[in-house]
This record gives sequence, C-alpha cells and structure tokens, in this order.
Amino acid sequence: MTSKYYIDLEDKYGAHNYHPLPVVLSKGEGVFVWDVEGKKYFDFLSSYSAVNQGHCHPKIVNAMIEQAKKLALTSRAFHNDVLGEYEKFVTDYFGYDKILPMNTGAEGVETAMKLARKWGYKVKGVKDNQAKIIFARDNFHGRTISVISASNDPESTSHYGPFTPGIVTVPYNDTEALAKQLEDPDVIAFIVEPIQGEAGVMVPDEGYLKKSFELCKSRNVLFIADEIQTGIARTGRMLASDYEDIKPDVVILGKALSGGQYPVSAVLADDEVMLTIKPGEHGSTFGGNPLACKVAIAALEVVKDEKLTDNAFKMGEILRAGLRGIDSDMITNVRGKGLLNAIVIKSKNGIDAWNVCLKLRDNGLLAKPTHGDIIRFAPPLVITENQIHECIEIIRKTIKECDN
Ligand code: IF1
Repeated sequence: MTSKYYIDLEDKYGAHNYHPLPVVLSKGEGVFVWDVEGKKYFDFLSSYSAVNQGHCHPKIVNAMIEQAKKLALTSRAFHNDVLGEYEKFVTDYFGYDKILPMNTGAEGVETAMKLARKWGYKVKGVKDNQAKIIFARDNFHGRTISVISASNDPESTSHYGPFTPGIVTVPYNDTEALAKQLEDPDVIAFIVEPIQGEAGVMVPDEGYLKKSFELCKSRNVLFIADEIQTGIARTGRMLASDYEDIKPDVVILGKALSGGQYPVSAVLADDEVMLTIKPGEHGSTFGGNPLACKVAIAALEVVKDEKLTDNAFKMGEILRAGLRGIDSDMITNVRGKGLLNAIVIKSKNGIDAWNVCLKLRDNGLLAKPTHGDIIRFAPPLVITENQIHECIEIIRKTIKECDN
C-alpha cells in the first residue's frame, strides 16, 4: 500500500483535527523513522519531545513486553506490586515526597490545577470558590476545557466556550506583570512552561524563572512548572527548572516519562500540597497501571544510563552553532536550549516554512512548522555528533535549494 492509501483512509474516516506533513511512517528505531515506501528519515520532532530516548528503545520495549505478559491493569480499586516501586523510584529520581500518576499531559495539568485549588482552600485559607490561578500568555498546556481556558490562542479556544473561571493571564517573561497579579490574595498558583514550546520555543530571559519563583514564595503562591515538554533531559538539564536552581512546588511531567512508548504523565509535589487530596477525590482508571509504571521506570533509567542530559546539552550547542553558520537570509533566528530548538524562516520566492519542511522531508529529515514561520528542531536525545553534523548538512543543502 502507498502513502496515499493511508492518507486517504485517515481523511475519510478520521476527524479532521490535524494537518500532518504528508509522510506515512511505519517503523522507528533510535533517531530514525521509515515511511511505508521504505524511505528512511532523521526524526527532528521526536513526537513533540516524547521520544527523547529514541524510537522503540529496546530496554523500554522489553520492560513493556514483560509486564504486558504479567499484569496490565488493576485499576486503583486494588493495589498492585509495581505502583509503589515506581512511586519510590520516581520521587527519589526527582526529589519530591509524592507522585500522583495520570496518563496524558493535559490530565497532568488538570490534576495540578485541582491540587492547587485544594491547597488554596485547605492550607492557604482562600474563601471557597474564590481561588485564582495565573498562567503566562501564549501558553500551551493541552486540550481539555479547563486547560484551554488559560489559552489565548483562537485556534485552541474559539467556539469552545464557556470557559473555566478563576484563571488570569500575564505576559510571559514579565516579572513585573506577575508581581502585580500576585498582589491579589486569592491567587493560589502560577503555572508556567520553563520554555514555551508551542509558542515557538520561546526561551525566557535568564533569571525569569528564579525571580517568578521568588515572587510566588513571597506571596504564599504555588510555583507550578509544566515540564511536560521541557523535562526529562530535553533542554540539557533533567528539568529545565534546574538551569535556575529552583525546585518548583509542583512539577508536571508527561511525554518522555515513558519514552513515548505509552501515555504516562505525573504530578510531583511535597506532602503539604499532595496530601490535601483525599481518597476518592481524584484519579483515573489507567493512572499508575503496572504497565505504565514499568515503562516509566525503564524510560527514566535509560536517561541516566545513557547520560542523555549531557548529550542533549552538547549536541544542542553543536546544532545551534551549525544552524547559525548557514549563510542565508531565509533563516532570521536560531534559538533553543539543549535539543529543544527552533529556526524562524523568512519566506522567499514564495517558499515558506511549510515548503521548507516538505523539502527537508525529501532530503531525509522530518520537522514540522508552527505559527507559519517557525520550524522546531528536536531530535531524540540519543543522536550522535556525527549524526548532528549530517543533519546540519541536510538542513544547509535544503535551505540552499530554497534560497535561489
Ligand atoms: C498535539 C505543541 C508541542 C505541552 C505542554 C501539556 C501538553 C503539551 C508544555 C499536553 C502538549 C503537544 C501536543 C501536540 C502538539 C504539542 C506541542 F505544538 F502544541 F506545542 F509539543 F510543542 N503541556 N504538547 O507541550 O500534553 O495532553 O498532549 O499529552 O498534537 O496537540 P498531551
């Protein structure tokens, strides 16, 4: 069957809620994916930073298969012999008292919002139904109604109202605006991405996170980091928050927590916050299932065993230097941290970022444009130095083809 066959099937039987690059993948291994015609590509998206450990990492696949043969799901009505082991492992790994396991990123954010409200009423003493959560503008935290209630992107929000109340927004990278909102005693949390992914890999000024954290602390407000995309070695630190030596009150993880092998998300917090949620008040059929737990342990072990944090940092420096060395006025900006990067494309001869991505595809590298003019470059963190150089050459050659 050809690519066209599969694309037509999706078009006919699937909801039209995506506009994918026309390529149909059927196999992945490490930094590579293959399409149904057998063509091989470098994956420069990594499933939006879920596949940090590389596609189908044998250690993660093996953990999955072994557990799948034994016990996949108990629900939380009963205990299982893997959940506790995972909870100990992951809380030691990230240095928090407790974890609340969920499945998708959006659920993790929803959980953090509920947790923050509960803490606001039970510990901070805000009057019932008055709590407010601050978000940064241009955020992306997922697709559920409460989460899009914090969004200012019309694509995410229009015709999906009415929205969840108790949300205020401030400009990103603006601590003065944050300080002003924090004067409201009903504010209980600030939820922020350490680097805004969907906004186009917007890296804030150095010190922004630390200052924001300190402002929150001075007002008895929870600082909540959405590290779903930036966490688990992606930016060259285990968490992007580590760059500014802050320990968020609450951390939300997803994506690479499973190496992309299975939907696994988590909310981490210390007891003062986490123990405000009581039995029966929150949960999920699949959250913390034995399969997810084994996959996540393996995925986190791979990150340490293969020193992916260091590799992401080093390969990121080489990649950005290489991209900045491409002599073309079509590239107007190169930014990022570790292996979470983006270039900004100025259209030329009618060739825009989408066309550049089609040509990158033809030349063996897959990347996706966002906001019309930005291309994200985020390969799996297992990429080697030789491969990074090979990819810089593919990008250079592609830009040259577009730029004449
Ligand atoms: C899609 C972008 C990336 C996230 C952060 C929560 C979630 C995400 C910081 C929700 C999800 C995704 C989902 C994906 C596109 C994507 C994305 F382009 F929208 F911005 F990664 F860059 N917090 N990000 O980045 O996690 O519920 O999806 O598991 O197709 O919507 P989820």
